[in-house]
Amino acid sequence: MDYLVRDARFLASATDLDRLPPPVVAEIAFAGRSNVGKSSLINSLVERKKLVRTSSTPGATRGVNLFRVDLRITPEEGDARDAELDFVDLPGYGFAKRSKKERRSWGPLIEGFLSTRAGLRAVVVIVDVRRGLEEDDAELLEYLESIGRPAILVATKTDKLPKSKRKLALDQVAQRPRAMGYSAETGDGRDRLWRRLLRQAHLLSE
Ligand SMILES: Nc1nc2c(ncn2[C@@H]2O[C@H](COP(=O)(O)OP(=O)(O)OP(=O)(O)O)[C@@H](O)[C@H]2O)c(=O)[nH]1
Ligand SMILES: [Mg+2]
Repeated sequence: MDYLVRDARFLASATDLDRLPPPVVAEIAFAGRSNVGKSSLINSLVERKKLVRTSSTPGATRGVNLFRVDLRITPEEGDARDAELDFVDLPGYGFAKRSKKERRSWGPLIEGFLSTRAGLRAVVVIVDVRRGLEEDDAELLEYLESIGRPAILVATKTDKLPKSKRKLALDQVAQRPRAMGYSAETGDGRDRLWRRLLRQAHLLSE
């Protein structure tokens, strides 16, 4: 299988779910603690440095942001075909000082989107490979399971660890689902994650 990102563009942003355009293609959402690297991961997947705003200061992403990705997929057998997919960049959790209730629900916006959005095929839950799974992340995974949303666990910033320590760190992140290593800095893990996303979006059967 081969894939090519032909184009990626900003589609819409909203802090009010009612204001988002309805889903017309399969969607993949990216969730995780504030500043973990969600927006950088999206930029890296579509190979565009500045499609999504990133920052070293937590709280860079406000609201729910949709991006349209145009792909050309060439299966092992058969002809190449074009496909569309939407990426959803979510604001981070675990940043602002919030009430207990809000902490448990990651804020109504994220929870509302994850629980009601009809086009959503999978949620990429991103953790820092050096910190592993924290309480918020574990709660999010549990929540996704309880509402029947497939989760893909990604441990990012693998470039921050020497190669010899990566495997051990990944093994320690989580058992179920297994974490996939990634680096938005070097593109490490990109092909593997793309395959997974395409299968999850039903754009690839192999
Ligand atoms: N070395 C390295 N730095 C990274 C990687 N991914 C993200 N960063 C850095 O981490 C910081 C936060 O990245 P963002 O992509 O803005 O994180 P975010 O999760 O979208 O943050 P919020 O929107 O604030 O929740 C930036 O300074 C990025 O350059 C990575 O794989 N490797
Ligand atoms: Mg962001």
